[in-house]
Amino acid sequence: MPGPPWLILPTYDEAENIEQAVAGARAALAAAAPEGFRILVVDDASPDGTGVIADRLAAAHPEVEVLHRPGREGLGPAYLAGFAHALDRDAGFVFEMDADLSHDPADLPRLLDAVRAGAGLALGSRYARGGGIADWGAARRAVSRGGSWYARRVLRVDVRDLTGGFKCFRAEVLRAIDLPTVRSHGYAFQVELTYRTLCAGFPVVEVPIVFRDRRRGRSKMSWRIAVEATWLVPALRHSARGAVQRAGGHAQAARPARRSDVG
Ligand SMILES: Nc1nc2c(ncn2[C@@H]2O[C@H](COP(=O)(O)OP(=O)(O)O)[C@@H](O)[C@H]2O)c(=O)[nH]1
Ligand SMILES: [Mg+2]
Repeated sequence: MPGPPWLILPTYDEAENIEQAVAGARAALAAAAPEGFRILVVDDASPDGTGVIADRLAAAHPEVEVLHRPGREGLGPAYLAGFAHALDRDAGFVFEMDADLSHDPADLPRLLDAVRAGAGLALGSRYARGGGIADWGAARRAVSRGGSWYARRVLRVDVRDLTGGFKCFRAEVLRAIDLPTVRSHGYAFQVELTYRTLCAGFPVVEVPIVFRDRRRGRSKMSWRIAVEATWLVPALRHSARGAVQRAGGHAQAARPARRSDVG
């Protein structure tokens, strides 16, 4: 029997969203994993008091806990700290989800189903058939689509949504892809983890999701983070294979991912 699913929720100034995100995730995971699940909020000392709210949620709900980090380091390092914490405690599956409600917690069970059915990684995909983006303007759509297209061409993989951050990993995958050598912080972090998963030979499945813009609070992503992706992605082609080999896996030619259009 694999260990329980762990949901990692990175937060930086999400005081207006964290309660609803945790409530939605608790309801969805209670249905999908009645045998037990954990929710780990990873807060980088948010100035707006998100960490205090998260502590209150943890006190009220035994399945919720908080990892407090001393300062803001970026999304990638927050996830890596959360992954290490969950893997040390025998997680069987590990989710990534934004805490701003752009990702609908009600989609968590479909991601988990895809991994339980054999995927190494299930990607919540805006660009798979049936997926979408509810309310972005044309400029942001073009940047996101262009970023996914660019990464897909450079890395030569058949994954439509490479930059998305709504994911479920089989824990074995995170152990096989040498997480301590992951250096990217923002969108490139998402590309890097998916590419390493493919290089290690695990099937990646895209599950259609609809992404909604946040209603409250501000985005933490910047042009600097987007630009990071344009120069890091070509370097991934070389670094990812070495990383997977060092971790004891067998780097494979990244082959087309199987996609799921199962709604
Ligand atoms: N712990 C932590 N969380 C972060 C950091 N930067 C962003 N996040 C969280 O990562 C998620 C996605 O960030 P967001 O600003 O919504 O990015 P966007 O959706 O691409 O605009 C949200 O839950 C943020 O609060 C960070 O430096 N540290
Ligand atoms: Mg967001």
